[in-house]
Amino acid sequence: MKQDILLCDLDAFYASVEQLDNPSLRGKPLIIGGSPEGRGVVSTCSYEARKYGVRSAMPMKKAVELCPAAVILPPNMSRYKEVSEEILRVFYKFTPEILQVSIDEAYLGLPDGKGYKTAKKIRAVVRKDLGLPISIGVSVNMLLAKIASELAKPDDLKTIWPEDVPDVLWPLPVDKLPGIGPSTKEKLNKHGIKTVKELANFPEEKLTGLLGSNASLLKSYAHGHDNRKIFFSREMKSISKEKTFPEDIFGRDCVISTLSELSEEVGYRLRAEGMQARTVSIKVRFADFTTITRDKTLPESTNMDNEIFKSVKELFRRHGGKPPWRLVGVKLSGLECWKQMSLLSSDSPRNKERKITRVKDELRGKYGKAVLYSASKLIK
Ligand code: TTP
Ligand code: MG
Repeated sequence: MKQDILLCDLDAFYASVEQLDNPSLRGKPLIIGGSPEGRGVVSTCSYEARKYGVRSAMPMKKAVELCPAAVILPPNMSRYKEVSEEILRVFYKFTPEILQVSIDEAYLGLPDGKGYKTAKKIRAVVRKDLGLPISIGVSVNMLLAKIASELAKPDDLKTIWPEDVPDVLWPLPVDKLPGIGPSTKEKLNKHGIKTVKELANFPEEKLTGLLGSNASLLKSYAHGHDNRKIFFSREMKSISKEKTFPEDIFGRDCVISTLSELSEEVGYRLRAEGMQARTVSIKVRFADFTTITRDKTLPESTNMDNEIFKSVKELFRRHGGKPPWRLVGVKLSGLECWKQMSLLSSDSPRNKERKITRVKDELRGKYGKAVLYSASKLIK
């Protein structure tokens, strides 16, 4: 079946999230990575820092030499994972066919002819709802979608249709193709093959002599062909939220109250997706960074805050260990579509709770989450 394929990739992902959370960092050179004093390397940097030659995987020491004015921050992985989930949720609004390939990158499958328009909408929603720049490549296969996304960077949209291959793909250096690393590139360059066009036109037998069994695959890539089948995952795998305490916490009640807030947060997101969950997990990190995760599979799926929190509390009582605590998190998995029951059909306690939850969600939708936390505390 013919399909359009999108490759969506956030720009300078970790740095963009930091700039989103701290507006004073916007427009400035920002480097995320290990300490320049030690042997730290750059995870990523803002495009403002890239102008100075800073790149991912470069020793931090060298990065600071290139761009002494840059602000340096350590990575905050739990925050990036959370944003990554939010991005995936946006994608799932547009298609059920998603293959996430890294924290900020996913292939999306769309009906033939719908790719470009959808990509435009996705970019607008990611920008408006999440405040993040994203580049998208659109084509008919993974290879061309990926290359299009690279050409789109930063913060744009680019298509490469099969008829564009001679104009767009062929002038590129050969190592733009997947499977051509530095040593293959060097071999090809030595034989006068510098561009994708030169590879496309190189006789296949000669190429096999050079590269062995890889030759025919690389040659088909050079023509823009790619037969890889994409194994899309058709569902959101999990919804999670965690919180690192500003300082290590000794009070059990304070942790329980945070877990209650986190349960409400993931419960709200779950309902907003029209989903319910079968498995509830907690994550607990102690002051010495030891981390545990424990989960509980429920007898029946739920999307009710009180039921989620009940399991979370039980897991924490049983496995939460001793203070001081540094971080706690709640995760819902085993997600399935919400089998909505009629709200009016019964006056069971569960149904009453459902009605309250619906009102809470409406309030939250209107006034934001602050009002809900205070409301939930009044109910308790
Ligand atoms: P990338 O998508 O490769 O890079 P990026 O999003 O920072 O920049 P762009 O896509 O605009 O070129 O990787 C996503 C994140 O993964 C990145 O923000 C940080 C992390 N990462 C590392 O920690 N080390 C690395 O070497 C790379 C390449 C990425
Ligand atoms: Mg990226």
